[in-house]
Amino acid sequence: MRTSRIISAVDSHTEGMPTRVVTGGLGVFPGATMNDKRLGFIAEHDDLRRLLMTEPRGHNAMSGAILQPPTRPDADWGVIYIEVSGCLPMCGHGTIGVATVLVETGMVEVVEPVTTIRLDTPAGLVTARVAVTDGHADSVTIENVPSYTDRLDRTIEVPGLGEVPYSLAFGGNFYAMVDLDSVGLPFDRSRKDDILRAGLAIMDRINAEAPPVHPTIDGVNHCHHVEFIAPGSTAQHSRHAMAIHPGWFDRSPCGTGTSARMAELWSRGQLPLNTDFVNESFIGSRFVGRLVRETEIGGRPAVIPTITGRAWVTGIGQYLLDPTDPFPSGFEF
Ligand code: PYC
Repeated sequence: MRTSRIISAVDSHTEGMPTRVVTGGLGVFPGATMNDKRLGFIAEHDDLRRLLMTEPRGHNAMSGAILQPPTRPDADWGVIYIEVSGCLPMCGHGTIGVATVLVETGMVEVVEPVTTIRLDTPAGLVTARVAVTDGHADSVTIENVPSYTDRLDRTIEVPGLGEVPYSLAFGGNFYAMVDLDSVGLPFDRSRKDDILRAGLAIMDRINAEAPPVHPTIDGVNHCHHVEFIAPGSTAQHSRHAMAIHPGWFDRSPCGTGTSARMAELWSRGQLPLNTDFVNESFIGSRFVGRLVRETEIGGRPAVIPTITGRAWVTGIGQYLLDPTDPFPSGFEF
């Protein structure tokens, strides 16, 4: 066997969505903060992201996280998120996957019934509280970064769809929230191609006409997610289809999307603090969210969300790269 790389990873899924947690083989990336590391990684090492996320080692809805030493003294581990779309500043399902893997592999000191892990993410410090029984991670509650509403009740003209009403909020990434009814589509997986096409068209127009810009995190300046809210959703229990650039759906209920949605509902006065919000994914899996306190970010009113979900380890692997492999950074199909 010939290989120019040996990359160790523990694969997991969070409520249906994969997280390939890279535990070794890539070294430590330079950068004074985790966001500096993320930006440097995007500029210098995108081939590694593509190698691990795209075919033939991944697929078109693949997601992962690279463990790093933290850049701040109050964190246990650092994380660079990778997926087919690029490198997110924060990923909720990915963080639940990382915390589960850290506990189940013994890469943190495991304390029962709750193991607390502080993660240095590009979007800020995220605390994961893992409920542990007999060494097994039963569920994870993450306390996310400040989440806020960027705009409420706007419309945008989208070719093929007309005037689309939307709101936009940040929960670790930017999310446009659109009622599925308003684009004339049913909440039905047999119509997923149409829903995806509509989502991509909406994010295209938002990014062309009025891209959102995060007030404090460098390089967070676009909307690559459209959360299509299913009919019948309420401020306590919502179902959605999460369309993501460049063309896939989150299989999990999307932790950062759930945070953005809760921030939007809070701005409308519909979701008070310390109240459960159940969010269901397109495949019917669930996260339970809560807003735990008010804060501000860049002078804007914001809230701190928690998200609770479960993850399962699905494999342990070593990913190799033969020097004669004709696809040294994978390919998209
Ligand atoms: O869970 O935050 C999330 C997420 C973002 C993209 C896919 N999942």
